[in-house]
Amino acid sequence: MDYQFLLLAAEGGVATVTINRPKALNALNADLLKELTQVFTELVKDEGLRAVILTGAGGKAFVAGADIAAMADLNPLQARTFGVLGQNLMQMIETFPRPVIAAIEGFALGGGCELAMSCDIRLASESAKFGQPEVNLGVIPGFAGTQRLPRLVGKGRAKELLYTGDIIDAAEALRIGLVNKVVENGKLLEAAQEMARKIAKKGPLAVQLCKVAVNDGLEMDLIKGCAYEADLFALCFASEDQSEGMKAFLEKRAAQFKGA
Ligand code: DAK
Repeated sequence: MDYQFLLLAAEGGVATVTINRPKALNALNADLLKELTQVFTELVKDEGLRAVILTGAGGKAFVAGADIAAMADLNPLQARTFGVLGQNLMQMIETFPRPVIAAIEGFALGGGCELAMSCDIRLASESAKFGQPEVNLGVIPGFAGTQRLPRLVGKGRAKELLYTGDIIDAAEALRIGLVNKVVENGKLLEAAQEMARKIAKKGPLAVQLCKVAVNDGLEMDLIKGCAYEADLFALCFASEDQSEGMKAFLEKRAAQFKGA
């Protein structure tokens, strides 16, 4: 499949999706959102896939936001369609059966910050900058920023970022829990690949069920979440991976997981 705005590479069960529209700082227009939806639709069919890295080309931006030029003249119904396109993509990433790691260099603003927040883990280079500056444009975030940001960093900090449109650096993003780790400039992809390879060696089904348990469990109260976890834990015992993982430990050897 050929993409106009994406680069796709795969090695050792790790796919790297690079948003490649550097002249517009990788801003998300409808075609780009559709291509991202398409690439994740294709990737889900790859049985050997263990993790995905999502990054931006050009060094200056992960994604500088939704495409302002493309949004400027939308009527309300078109704006809703555009918003839902982005929201559906981000839900798809959030519930994608494999972990998705955002590798963020440069600007992750507006829709770019929202895209990063839909990923499981965020690694940032020292140069990364984050913000939800939509209020500068007279709109609110449209790709679930008002929903995912408070869930990640808490209500007060989210409101401050949303109301002021302030742009924060990687160190501040780390301090408030918006990113998992800050990596020296130039070492970002290496760090993302190292993490993806580490995850790729684990039981794929177990990793997938951890994702399901965290995502769905956070929408439940603790008692229901624990009961849900118990069911998912039991489900692991229907897998060859459980039997292999425990046998390998007892035989003091590395497990050979199949994802089944
Ligand atoms: N959209 C379109 N083009 C963009 C862009 C963007 N978000 N960001 C940058 N560009 C383009 C610039 O226009 C410029 O293009 P040319 O003039 O060269 O043709 C090129 O990228 C390089 O940018 P600059 O020349 O501005 O580069 P600087 O280093 O001077 O500045 C910057 C970098 C990131 C500080 C600046 O570009 C900037 O402020 N960009 C906009 C950041 C921003 O406001 N992002 C949030 C966008 S709003 C909704 C759905 C979604 C959303 C809202 C509602 N519904 C439908 C309900 C989401 C909204 C957003 O994401």
